[in-house]
Amino acid sequence: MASGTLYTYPENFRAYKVLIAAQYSGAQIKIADDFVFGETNKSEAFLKKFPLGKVPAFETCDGKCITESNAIAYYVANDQLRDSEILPASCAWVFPLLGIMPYNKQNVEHAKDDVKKALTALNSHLLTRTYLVGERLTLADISVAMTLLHLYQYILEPNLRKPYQNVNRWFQTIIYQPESMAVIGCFKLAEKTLEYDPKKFAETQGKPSKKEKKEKESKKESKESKESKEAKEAKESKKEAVEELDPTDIALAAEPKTTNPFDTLPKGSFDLDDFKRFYSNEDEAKSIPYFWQKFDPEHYSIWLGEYKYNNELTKVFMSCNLISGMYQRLDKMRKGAFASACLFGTDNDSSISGIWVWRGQELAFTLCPDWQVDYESYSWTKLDPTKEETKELVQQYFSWTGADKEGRKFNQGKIFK
Ligand SMILES: N[C@@H](CCC(=O)N[C@@H](CS)C(=O)NCC(=O)O)C(=O)O
Repeated sequence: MASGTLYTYPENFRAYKVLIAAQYSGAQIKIADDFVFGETNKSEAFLKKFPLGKVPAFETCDGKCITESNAIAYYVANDQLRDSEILPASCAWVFPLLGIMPYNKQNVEHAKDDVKKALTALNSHLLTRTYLVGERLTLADISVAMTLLHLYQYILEPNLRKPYQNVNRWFQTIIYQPESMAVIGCFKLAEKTLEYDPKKFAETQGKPSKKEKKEKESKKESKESKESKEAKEAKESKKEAVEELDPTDIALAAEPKTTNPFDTLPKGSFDLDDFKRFYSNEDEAKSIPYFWQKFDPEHYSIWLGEYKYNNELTKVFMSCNLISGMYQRLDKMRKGAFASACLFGTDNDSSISGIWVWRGQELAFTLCPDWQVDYESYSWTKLDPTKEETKELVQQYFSWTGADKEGRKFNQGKIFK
């Protein structure tokens, strides 16, 4: 397993590729805590190891020096992630708005077109796929998602991202994985596109370089006060780097934000984990009566979720990916929910529906923004647990039998637990 030291400045999306890949592979990465961008990477010692003077840069425990974020990410990845990589859309739209590149209307308009083309292509690629390559998350997903991070963060407000529903769904799948959240925290999609502010660029440009600053300061200030100011700055930038980049700190800092919404609802008497264990280990002839014996209707509810776009379903395996993708995106919901979703029918003639049980009486997806990616593609009916029809539906979906309303026979089922 790879291990070593990563040199980077805080919030570097290129370094995120490396850090997220490492979350998956278990690679042991230490972030150089005394790194100061513009200084460390220009020092003689650094240039000796990394002649281009660019970051991220990675020094392995056995002394190999690697540059290029994609190469480092590949190096720290494991076999599952090393499938392929797709080069991303340009960030030329974002940087002028952040004030780190001059604003040139023509260039930005051009970049907008490029981004639209890239997103359109990506959107059709993802129409029938959960991930970019194959059926599991790979480095390609991490890499492309991180390159789109700023677009989703600063530019793609709801109207702008609306045409790219498949990309949106995929992007959210990637960024809400625990491994991604451990690095970037709880990501928020743009609510409003960042507006161009000419002052921002002037400020970043007007800021003297470290060398100019030194020269100016030596003229204006006494040596003593300059030294104390620099020491303070160095300390602060070091503090910032340590505070923002240590992966353990980031993971810990992300924790309070990930409090489970079900924790706010009373637990009741139904021990869902116990039922899940029973269901996994026992035959349905035992587990379904057990469910009814333990179910607490006051604190839990039962719902039928029916996919609204069955006529768009094609290959059975793709529809199954749709169900697994939804389950993955709802990872945190497992704590207070159980479901059995079934695919009925065959290729080009199928339907998806499922029986869901969760804590609380309301539609659970409304409790948390992370849970709202897929649920609107389903119609939700709350079932009365005292009714015979409900008992029949629970029996059918928990035991994976029967047919849908159109008579398509049960084909495959997936359990959310
Ligand atoms: N293709 C490289 C780009 C690295 C890069 O340009 N890094 C910038 C910071 S975002 C840098 O270190 N610039 C310092 C310099 O050019 O002197 C990668 O993906 O790692």
